[in-house]
Amino acid sequence: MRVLAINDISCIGKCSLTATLPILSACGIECTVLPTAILSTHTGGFTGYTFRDCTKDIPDILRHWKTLGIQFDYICSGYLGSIQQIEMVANIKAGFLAKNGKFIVDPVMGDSGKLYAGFTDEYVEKMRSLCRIADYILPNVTECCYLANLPYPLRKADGEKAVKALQSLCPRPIVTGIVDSDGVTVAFADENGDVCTYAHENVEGFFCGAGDVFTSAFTGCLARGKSEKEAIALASDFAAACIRRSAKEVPDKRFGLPFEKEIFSFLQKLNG
Ligand code: PXL
Repeated sequence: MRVLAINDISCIGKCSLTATLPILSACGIECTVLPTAILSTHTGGFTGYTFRDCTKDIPDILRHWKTLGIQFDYICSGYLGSIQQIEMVANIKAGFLAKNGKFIVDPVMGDSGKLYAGFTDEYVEKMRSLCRIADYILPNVTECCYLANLPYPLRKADGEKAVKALQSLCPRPIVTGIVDSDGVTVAFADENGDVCTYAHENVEGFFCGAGDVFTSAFTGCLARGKSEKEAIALASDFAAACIRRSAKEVPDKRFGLPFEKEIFSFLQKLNG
């Protein structure tokens, strides 16, 4: 079982590949990485960060991989630095996903109702085309509203409408972080297309990297043979435990979730 994670390396901040690689390894899953960009920190709340775009390196890396005959059981894409990289990821799916493999797209574009620095409406349109060829998409509320042209924010009562709207792009959308007075909800479509939810108590605040922890744990659980529903429950419980610990222990949330301290409990449930 081999997973390809296509995402950036933010050297500081424990998001994207610096979350995905340790979490998948802990799940017992081999994780190959394809860095889309290298940043000194992620872009959420830091200023003055460096950004090296890796677009030009990707074709040579793929050419080499072709000579090795590599195929991946799961391909999981996250932060992509440019429209050109979205096109590359679509080609990577076509050329490297094993028969019966699954393509998971986390359409990383924004948070708190806004697109991240450097993302445009044209990028959103191109991301829709990547979602159309995905088996699962995992937008947060902001990304869901951009992809489905819905007003931000969503409330729990809007979850069903949002999932149905996204089903025109991908049959299995999973919308994360729908905050309401009674908690935070993940809304998703099950194998019959019916909308389901999984909720937790909400912890006030903004927790950088929470989406990456969720997507990585979800992918790890699927790769370990869990059903979609089980994977969502395990990944949500893990992300929620990391968030509760962060609220108590991490003074500067830009530095990411303390997922290292919660990984053992997560694995006990995954392996149990
Ligand atoms: O966690 C999402 C993410 C990934 N990669 C980069 C980011 C962010 C969020 O800010 O800046 C570079």
